Amino acid sequence: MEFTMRWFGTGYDSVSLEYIRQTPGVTGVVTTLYGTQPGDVWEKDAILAMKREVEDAGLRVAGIESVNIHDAIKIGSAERDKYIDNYITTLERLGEADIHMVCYNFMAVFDWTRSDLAKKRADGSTVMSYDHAVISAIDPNNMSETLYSQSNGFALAGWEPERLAGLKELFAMYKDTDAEKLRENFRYFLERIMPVCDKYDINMAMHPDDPAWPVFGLPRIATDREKLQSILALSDNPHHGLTLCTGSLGTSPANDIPAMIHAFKGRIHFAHVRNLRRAGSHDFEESAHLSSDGCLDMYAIMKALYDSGFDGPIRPDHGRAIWGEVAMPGYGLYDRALGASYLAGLWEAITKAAAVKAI
Ligand code: DNO
Repeated sequence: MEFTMRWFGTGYDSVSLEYIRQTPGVTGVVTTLYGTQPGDVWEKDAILAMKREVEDAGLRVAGIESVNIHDAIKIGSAERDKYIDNYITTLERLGEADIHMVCYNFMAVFDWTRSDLAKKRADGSTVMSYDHAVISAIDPNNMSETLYSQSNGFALAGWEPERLAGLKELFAMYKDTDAEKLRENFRYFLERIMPVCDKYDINMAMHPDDPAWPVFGLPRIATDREKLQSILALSDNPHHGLTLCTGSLGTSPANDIPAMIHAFKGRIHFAHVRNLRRAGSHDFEESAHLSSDGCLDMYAIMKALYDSGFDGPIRPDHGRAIWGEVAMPGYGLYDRALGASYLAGLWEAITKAAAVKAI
């Protein structure tokens, strides 16, 4: 288990590597090459320069979040092999740079979805939130604009303006892709990339759908235990695994996250641990990491990770905007640092209690 933070790179992130390093217990970052588009081959020099910058700051690149998948791969169009070849070249170059974990998602059109990026709470902080009635009333063509008007001027991960400029075409492309087809295209992708993952020992950590239900009528294949089980069954290769994202899975009260952690033992390659408050069956707002601030039992989640032998990178996830910080929504330093310390505290207590019990 390695405590990490997500870092968006110089020029993209308001948080410096120096500040991340000063966060107790955090020894690594997960990052990406912002400025690249899904489908691009990552330049060797750019990978090495990013790695050097992180290491010069006294940290480690614990993995990539994300190498995004081109839509041609998700819909299985004629161009998919070209883009899978590009993806493989990027994986080879990451492997050669001694980077061994890649987070990605197989969501249709949109990465995470929220209706509000700065909802004010009673404590004066702001959080990202999701109101299903609001989302259902939005024309998806205006989604990108709605989010960018609240982004504090920062790029939003997974919401590449270049890609979303052609949103009408994107929706048209996905018209014939139902959940079954999406899963089948996923199988094809895995079959092609697993040999390179074997060669370079790269763990692929598929991120679940956020939120855990369909949005804008698009297919969803990673929302609950059963669906994730069938995704894992697409390839028995242990390099094919999951990002356990408690905030995404936790949007659905039906998801018993500690039980899922045990069920997916050995196949969880990365953990995003955060909390949220659900309101009704399809509405929620994010919260501070503490169990008492949201509806997830963070102790039970950390204990399940410990008991199942999880040993990959873990990171605090979205935080509130607090203490006047202006940052990318969800990714300020302050509340994530509080989250990291809290999670590290739980981990220490769990580890020590287990040692006492073992005597
Ligand atoms: C949102 C993140 C996602 C995640 C991708 C993985 O804050 O959790 O954007 O990084 O879905 O590819």
